[in-house]
Amino acid sequence: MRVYLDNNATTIVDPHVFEDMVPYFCQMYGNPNSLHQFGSESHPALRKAMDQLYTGINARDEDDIVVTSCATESINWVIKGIYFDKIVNGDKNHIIVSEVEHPAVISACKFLEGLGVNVTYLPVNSDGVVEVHTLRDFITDKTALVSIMWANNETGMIFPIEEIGAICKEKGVLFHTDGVQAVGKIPVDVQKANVDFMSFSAHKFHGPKGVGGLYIRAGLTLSPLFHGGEHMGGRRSGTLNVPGIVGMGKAMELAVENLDFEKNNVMRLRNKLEDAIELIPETIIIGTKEQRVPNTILVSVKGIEGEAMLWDLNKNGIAASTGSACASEALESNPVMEAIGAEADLAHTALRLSLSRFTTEEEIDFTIEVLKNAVTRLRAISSTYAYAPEWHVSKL
Ligand code: C6P
Repeated sequence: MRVYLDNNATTIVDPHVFEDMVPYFCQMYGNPNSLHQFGSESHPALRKAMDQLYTGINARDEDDIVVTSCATESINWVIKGIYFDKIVNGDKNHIIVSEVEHPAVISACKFLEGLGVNVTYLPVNSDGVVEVHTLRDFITDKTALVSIMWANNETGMIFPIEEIGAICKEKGVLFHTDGVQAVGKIPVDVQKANVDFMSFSAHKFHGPKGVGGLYIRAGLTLSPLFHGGEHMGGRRSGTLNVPGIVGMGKAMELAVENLDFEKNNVMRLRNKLEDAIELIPETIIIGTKEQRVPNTILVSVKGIEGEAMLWDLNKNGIAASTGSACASEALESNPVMEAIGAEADLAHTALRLSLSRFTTEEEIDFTIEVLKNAVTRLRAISSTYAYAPEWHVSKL
């Protein structure tokens, strides 16, 4: 049996999404900016896709959703665009992010630090979530942007986005949220959350890879990252990825239709797996079930390096991860576990299991059996298990 439990890294393309994309590869392949019929015949599908995106996140007609190549691009665009608009050409010099943001946010901020920008990395509590009052304390009249994720990709913990949005609005500071792990898993309403910018990526909600988006509240300027033609109203140049946009629109529509399924069925299977893991001695799951997106578990299995566990699971056909896919080749300890205060050897024992609406009960039952056996076997041959430290975080 092959079981895919790495859905926070990427998801299977929903067959209905794929079906809608197919005609735009070999039949209606014209450049939508061309004036001939080959160009214009994709326009209705593009309009429909944009409507699906607007509806999916509750954007208003006057707001903008700009299609990009992925969330990494959207994130870099916001952070560097704000740098040009508010720091180079303005009087601000400060950005606030949480210390558990995705590397796309952290690396872009480190880059700006090299250019003289002050960046505050907000600490998180032992559940891996920022406490809202800390944000209030750090905002100054020099703050250009607050960027805090909607849900964390490793723990699945949901951040208090509405409260953060309200504080940013009250203080007159722009607010970007990385919505990558929230879209398609929980309701995402950019109006309710007072979001100014939101990044998302289609392949995290059963759409294709290579296409994402940036929501921009009406009236906000943002210097482009890509200069060129007048695509996307001049905000993001480059020939439109028609099949990708059509696929992302359909994927968004289906994701919203399936939110109840996520909340009930995906969560039920996730909880079944989680309950079984909790019965294995000396395992710690990060963050409360109630405050997590329905599909994610991040667990520390005492005495077992995450990579050893992955290898064992993989041998049995099960795909999981030790955390972010983009950091998994580095064999470093899990940075979110470190941020919540776990000692280094504990942060090496992270295992992330992430389900989707395509995960079946049979797959979860199989995973439970394999996981239990793997823990027994790996602990029996581990030279460090007997001496491994108890779970302890310094920030409780
Ligand atoms: N996280 C993970 O395994 P891209 O690669 O550009 O489509 O998405 C980047 C990204 C941004 N923000 C968050 C919260 C994310 O989870 C990701 C992608 C994957 O956790 C791959 S590193």
